[in-house]
Amino acid sequence: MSSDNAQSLTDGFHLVIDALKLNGIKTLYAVPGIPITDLLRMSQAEGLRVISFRHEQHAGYAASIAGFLTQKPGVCLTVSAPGFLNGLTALAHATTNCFPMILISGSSEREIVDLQQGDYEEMDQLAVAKPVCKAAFRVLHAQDIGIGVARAIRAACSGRPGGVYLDLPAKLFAQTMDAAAGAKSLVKVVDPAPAHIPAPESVARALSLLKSAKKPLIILGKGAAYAQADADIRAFVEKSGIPYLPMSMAKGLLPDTHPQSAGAARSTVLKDADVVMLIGARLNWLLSHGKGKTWGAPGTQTFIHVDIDPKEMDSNIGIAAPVVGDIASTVAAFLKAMGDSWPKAPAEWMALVRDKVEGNVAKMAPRLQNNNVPMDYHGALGVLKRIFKERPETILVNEGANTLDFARSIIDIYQPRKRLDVGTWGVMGIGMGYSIAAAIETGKPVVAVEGDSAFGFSGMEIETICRYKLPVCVVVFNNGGIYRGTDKNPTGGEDVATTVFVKDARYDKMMEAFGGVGVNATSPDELARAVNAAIDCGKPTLINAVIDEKAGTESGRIGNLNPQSVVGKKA
Ligand code: ADP
Ligand code: TPW
Ligand code: MG
Repeated sequence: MSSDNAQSLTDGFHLVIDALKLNGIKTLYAVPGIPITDLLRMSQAEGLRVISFRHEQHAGYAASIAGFLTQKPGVCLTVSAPGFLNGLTALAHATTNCFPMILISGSSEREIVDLQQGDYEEMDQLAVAKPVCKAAFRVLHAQDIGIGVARAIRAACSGRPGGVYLDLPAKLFAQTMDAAAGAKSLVKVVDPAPAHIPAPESVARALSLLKSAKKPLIILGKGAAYAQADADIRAFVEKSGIPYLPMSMAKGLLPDTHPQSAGAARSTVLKDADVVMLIGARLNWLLSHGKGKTWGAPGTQTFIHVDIDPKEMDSNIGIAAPVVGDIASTVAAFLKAMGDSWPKAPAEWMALVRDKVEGNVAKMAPRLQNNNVPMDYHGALGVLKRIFKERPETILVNEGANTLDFARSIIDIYQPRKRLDVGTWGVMGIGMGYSIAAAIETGKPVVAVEGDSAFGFSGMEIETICRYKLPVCVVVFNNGGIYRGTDKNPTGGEDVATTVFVKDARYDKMMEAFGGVGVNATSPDELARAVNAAIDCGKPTLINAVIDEKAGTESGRIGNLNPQSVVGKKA
C-alpha cells in the first residue's frame, strides 16, 4: 500500500494502481496524456510494467490479445475523448472475439460534460462505450475504486469473456482518503471465472449422439484455445478417434500434422459429416452459419454445441445437443463419462478423411518448394512453414487478405495459442499490437506475417517494438497493394487505382530508422536466412519480402462476399 506516511493518506492514483496489482495485473498498455500521465508514471514507480504506444488502438489490441493469452483481463489506458475513441475499436474487438479486456479511460468533469458546457475533451464516454462492450462502469469516489476495478475484472473474465469499459474522471485521481481505509476498500476478486459445470444430462445426450454417428466431426474454435484445457482436449479428440477441424486460432491445440487433423480436407468434412461437435466455435460467417452450400443437405447433419454462453445455442440453426458449460469442465466431464471402453469413430470415415488430407498435402508440396523470383505466396510461405516446423514455440501473428488466407492454410502450428490473427471481424490493424503483447506476455519469439496493406494500419508501432527491444520479426508481404499491385484507375486518370501503393516500397528502411534490423528479401533463400537470423538474435527486424504483384486474388478467399453491381463493371 503506497501512502503519504506523514498524513497516512492515499489518493485515487494509488488506489487504482493498488487495486490492479492486488488482482495480479502486471502490465498496462497505454498512451499518456491528461489525465493519466501521472497515473502511468506512478504505475511504473510501483512496479507495474507500462508499455507506452504510439496510438491507442494498438495499445488496445495488445491488451485484448494479452487477455486471450493469459485468461486475465488485458488492461489498456487512454486519455479522454479522442484517446478513448481510438481505444474503443479494440474494446469492441475484444468483445466480439470473447477476449477479456479492460479499457480504462480518463474523462472530463461530469458536471460540465452532462450540461454540455464544452469541457476539455468533453464526451459522455460511458454512454458511447456501452453498446460495444460487455459492461461499463464509472467510479466517482476514491472509496469505490476497489469495487469498480473488481467489477470490471469479474465482468471481463466470467462467463463469455469480453471487453469492459472503466471510466475514471480526472477529479477522482486527486481525491484523497485515509490510507488504512483505502487499503480496506480494495477487493481481491476471488475466482474471477467460476467454473460452469455442464448438466450431466446434457453431457450424456451429447455423447450418445456422438456415439451413434457414422461420420462425426469435431470443430475446435478459439474458445477452446482460450480455455487452456490443452491436455484434456487432445485426450478427448484422440480417445474419440474423430477427425477434427481447427478454426484459425485453434490451430496448434493439437499439432496440425496430427493424423486426425482434417484441416486439409475442410470442404469434405463440412459437407459429409453426419454429426458435428462444436467446441468453443460459433456458427457465424466463418462457418457459413451452419447451412448452405458449404454444408450437407438440410436435415442430414446434427449438431452438438459446447459453449459457455447459453444464448449461443440455436443462434443459426437448431442444436440437437446443447452443452452449456466451460470447456475445461465440459471436456473433463466427457472424458470421465466415456470411460475406458469408448468405441473409436468408424475407421472407414477417418481413413477417407486421411486420404483426402494426404492427397491435398501432396498436391500442395511442390508449389511450396518453388524458388520463383519475384516470390509468390507459396514460395515465400513454404520457407516460413519450414521455419515454424523447426521452431514450434514461435508465435505467428498474421493479417492481410491473400497473406492471411495462404499463411493460415500453409503454415502448420504445433502448440496451442501460437497463431494469433484477425479474428471474428477479419480486422486489419492487429499486427503490431498483437506482436508486442505476445512477446511481452509469453517471452517467446514472434514472427508477424503481414500484408503490406495490413502492416500499414499499425506500422508506426515498430518504434515501440524497437524501444522495448522485443524479439519481433515482421515479414511484410509486399505485393504493392491491397490484394494485388496491378489494378488500374478505371478512368485512366492521373490518380492510381484505390487498391495500389507506391511501387517498390522499402518497408525495411522504416525499421532501420528506429535502430532495428531491416532486410530486403527478393528470393525464398534470402527470406529464410533473414527470418532465421532474426529469431536467433532476437533483435527487432523487418523483412520486406518482395511478392509478385500479380500473385494475389481480390479479397483472398472471401471474394464471394463482395457485393456485385447489377449495372455491371466498366470494361
Ligand atoms: P472461432 O472464431 O475460432 O470459430 P468464436 O470466437 O466464434 O471461435 O467462438 C468462441 C466461443 O467460445 C464463443 O462462443 C465463447 O462464448 C466461447 N468460449 C470462450 N471461452 C470459453 C470457455 N472457457 N468455455 C466455453 N466456451 C467458451
Ligand atoms: C480495419 C478491408 C481486408 S484485407 C485488406 C483490407 C484493407 C488488405 C489486404 O491487402 P494486404 O494483403 O494486407 O496487402 P494481400 O496479401 O492480399 O495483398 N479496414 C479494416 N479491416 C479490414 N478488413 C479492411 C479495412 C481489408
Ligand atoms: Mg498486399
